[in-house]
Amino acid sequence: MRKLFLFAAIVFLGACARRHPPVVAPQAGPTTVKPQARVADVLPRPAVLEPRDGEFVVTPQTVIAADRSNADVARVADMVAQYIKRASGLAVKPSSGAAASTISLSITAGENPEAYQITVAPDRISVVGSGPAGLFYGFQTLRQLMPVAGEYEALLFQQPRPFAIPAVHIADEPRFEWRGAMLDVARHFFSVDDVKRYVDLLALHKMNRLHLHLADDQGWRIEIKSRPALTGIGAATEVGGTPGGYYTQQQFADLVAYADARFVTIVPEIDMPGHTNAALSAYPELNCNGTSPPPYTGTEVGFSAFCVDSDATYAFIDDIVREIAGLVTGAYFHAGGDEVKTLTPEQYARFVSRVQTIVASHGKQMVGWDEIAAVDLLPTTIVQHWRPKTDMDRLARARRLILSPGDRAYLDMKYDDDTMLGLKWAGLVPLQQAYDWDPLKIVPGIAPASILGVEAPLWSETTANLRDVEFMAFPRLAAIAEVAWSSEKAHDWQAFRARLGAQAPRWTALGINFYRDPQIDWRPIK
Ligand code: TNX
Repeated sequence: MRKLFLFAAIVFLGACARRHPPVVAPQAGPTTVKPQARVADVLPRPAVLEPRDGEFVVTPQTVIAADRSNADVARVADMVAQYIKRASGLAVKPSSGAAASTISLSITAGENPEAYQITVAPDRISVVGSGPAGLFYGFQTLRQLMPVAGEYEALLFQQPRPFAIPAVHIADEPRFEWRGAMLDVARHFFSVDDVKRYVDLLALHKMNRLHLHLADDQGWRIEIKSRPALTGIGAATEVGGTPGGYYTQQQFADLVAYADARFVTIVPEIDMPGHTNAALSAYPELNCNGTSPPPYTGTEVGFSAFCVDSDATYAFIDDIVREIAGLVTGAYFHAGGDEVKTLTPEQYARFVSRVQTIVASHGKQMVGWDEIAAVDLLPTTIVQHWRPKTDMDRLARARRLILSPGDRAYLDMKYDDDTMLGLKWAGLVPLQQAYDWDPLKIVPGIAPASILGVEAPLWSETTANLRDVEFMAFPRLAAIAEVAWSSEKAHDWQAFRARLGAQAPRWTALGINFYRDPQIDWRPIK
């Protein structure tokens, strides 16, 4: 009888095991992956970071406690679960209450919606955002405390492996509201997928603006339904004469939504009145002599300009701004305004005044390169500083300023004389130079409250594909991200060097083609 019972029990258990495949290594034990991350390596450096004793082990029993009725919380909860799955093969479950091993994600409205706090204790991780963006940034930090295997999409686990996250308390918020990058998709065109990847890499670094330079002499890159020739002849080529390309409005709207989901605001730029050969080649009426020039595939600047005294030009600009304003969710429209060599200062000033009114009439705030500081600007207009040697007294009067000094923040400047890609009109920009500056000290006398933040432009005269872009952007983009996010107190070149070297395994896992700067001791991937 007892034997029969035992036999039945074994058969029953066997059947259960077939229905529920046995979980391998359910406990934290010798197979647990030890923390690979050191809490001190989080980049950009958090405002407060206190290492604590012990660690949290993610096991098959771990649950994610998150209010799934809040879409922002649910989205981050899914990201955390997906990351853990990739990092370890473990499928952590959602839960309404707490368990013995809980990752809790929540939003508690606070003063700065980009702020967040993380506490990692042996039985519980809690990530609290002061708004949806803050919770998302909390995840970007937590991600850096988990195994880099989570960055691979295709990694297959033969058996799930618990892993440990070091105990720590972090309280963090950004120094500046504008933490941007710019990509020039006009000189060389980049696909929607390329731009989405750039968005992903920005989000990892808690950057929140992607300014797209959508038109220049060499190409027009966005569909305008009322002006179809722009993406006919205007988009056909790029620098060097290779085929160009453009985004349809649907693709662009999709890109905007993708970026929004990662708290990156797309800032569209149509550069004018100069840098306009592509538009001039498509529409003869924009030229004062009524004749279109041929498409241009060289890299000279300053030769083209709209006919600024003609009403046809403003009717054209109104169409462009209206259609693009309808596609973006952000508050900004960048109208360029740089390097016009063929107009008088009076013509230029009249043009900028009129364009900023058009931009405002479509509900957007105008951004312009620092040449526009010579003009009487609306209080909402934003000036983007780029020329290292410019009229600083004029800039000091700007009510809203973004800092992109060419000799610090330009990602298309060469690292050193041997860099194969890039330009050097603003000099060489070695990594330390991109890191070691204070945005509040660039323009003497400006009110600190006028400074919105920092942006790192990457002009694409010499970068023909995303591999080239990544080589010029990394590691300097990480330096700019820290300048924009971390407090002045946290700024320390030696500490940054160490933190940066620790990113190599993650960047390798992500497949980033980064420049192995010899000043950095890059940690090997294991
Ligand atoms: C200057 S920066 C330009 C661009 C070039 C860039 C190359 C700015 C507002 N204008 O047209 O692509 O230098 O670094």
